[in-house]
Amino acid sequence: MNMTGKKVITYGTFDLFHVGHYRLLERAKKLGDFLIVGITSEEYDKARGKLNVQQSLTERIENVRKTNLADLIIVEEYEGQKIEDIKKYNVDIFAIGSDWIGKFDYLKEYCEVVYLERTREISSTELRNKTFGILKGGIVGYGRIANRFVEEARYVSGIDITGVFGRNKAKADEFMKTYSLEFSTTDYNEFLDRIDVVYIATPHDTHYEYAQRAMTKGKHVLCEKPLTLSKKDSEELYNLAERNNVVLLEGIKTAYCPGFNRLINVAKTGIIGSLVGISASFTKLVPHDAREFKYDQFGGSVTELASYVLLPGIRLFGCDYEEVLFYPVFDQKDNVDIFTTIILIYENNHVLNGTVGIKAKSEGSLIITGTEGYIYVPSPWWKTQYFEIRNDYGEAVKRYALQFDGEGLRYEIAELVRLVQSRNLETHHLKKEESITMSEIIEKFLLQYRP
Ligand code: C2G
Repeated sequence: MNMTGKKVITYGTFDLFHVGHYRLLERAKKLGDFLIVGITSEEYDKARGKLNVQQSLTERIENVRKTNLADLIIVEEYEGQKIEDIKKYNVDIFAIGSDWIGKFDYLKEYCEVVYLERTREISSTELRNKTFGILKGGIVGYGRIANRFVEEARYVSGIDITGVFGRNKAKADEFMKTYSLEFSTTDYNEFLDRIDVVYIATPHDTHYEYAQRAMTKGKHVLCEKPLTLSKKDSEELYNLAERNNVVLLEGIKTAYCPGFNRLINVAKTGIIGSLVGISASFTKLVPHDAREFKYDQFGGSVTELASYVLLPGIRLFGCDYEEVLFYPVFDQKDNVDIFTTIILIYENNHVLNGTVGIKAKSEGSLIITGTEGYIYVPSPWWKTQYFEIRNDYGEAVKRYALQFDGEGLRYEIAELVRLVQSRNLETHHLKKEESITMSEIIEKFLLQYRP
């Protein structure tokens, strides 16, 4: 092999090879005389938290080989390998798509780093067949969580975030530019016509309308929690999803992450005997200018955080609770609850005791009490990475460590893509009745304390 001249290296998964990948390789090649392409191994993708990769390493290598653009193909197997490769092959330029801007600046110590503008329009018709097409995702809203969403979606194969909708044109444009999206618009119908799946990240009371309009047009929906603020609205949305054959997911990230699902399954095995009580807390100190304190946008700790603490109760004790009691502490100035204790009572006095807070801080742990021991999940239990089974003396008798990557939104995104691709409309991670029960509980709170 003649490895003379300027050497360029690039890396990627290259799953479901598309025009964006091709153009990236083409431009990388033009930067020099010799192009090395590193293709991520299955193990490495797992380790860096990339989800839902559909083709095997062999197929993905074949995707790149067929382009005839790579002079050398290597496999990327571990964190830190890039530095090693650059030194080993005497690489002059490291090139990667602009969705990674800044992330690889650490390589500047070893070679030149070039971020190439990513391709905004990836839909090449022959690649978009029904079973394997790359879904076009659109975001409704451009706030904090929407930013995290785009970043997390990069780690899910099979979806490409292409557009953003928002009422403020300047802000939507700005969001589009930051993430090199294909388009931004203030026209919701136009937005829906250009995408396959919608992520709704706007204030709580707007969820219903955005989700309803999207599903009416046959679009799949991932909606931030709480799905809606009433039982009836949530029921209507799930019925509409069923009628229109689309996926509707409530985005409670904990529900989809591997650690939490393992925790629920372990608890159900009887390892701590029969379950008698659950105590879960999620509190944070939210800056005062945030949406969470706005009365007219249904701010408050219950609407904001109850979904998390109710989740272990509903997953373990079910949807048939007997009573729910709330003990809210109100902030007189803003008229929103800043700290609330929620007591969910089931048959035989099995109780979930949940505390939520947006201007009060407590330990964020989860404890599941059984007749033969307990499960302890340290803070932040809602990003479940670790839990242990403890005995009568509080000693850990068994420990579990599970992966939780990034902000954790990638797990719900991966579940959405999986459901759409498999034409399976309901997730087992958060069933329709479970999601509706949460809306019902939040509605009871609002009726009692926000008449
Ligand atoms: N790409 C692009 N345009 C798109 C999609 C992807 O230019 N519409 C680029 C990416 O920026 C990347 C390359 O194509 O440079 C491969 O993309 P992926 O297969 O998604 O791989 P990725 O997860 O970005 O891996 O070590 C791996 C690297 O960190 C990148």
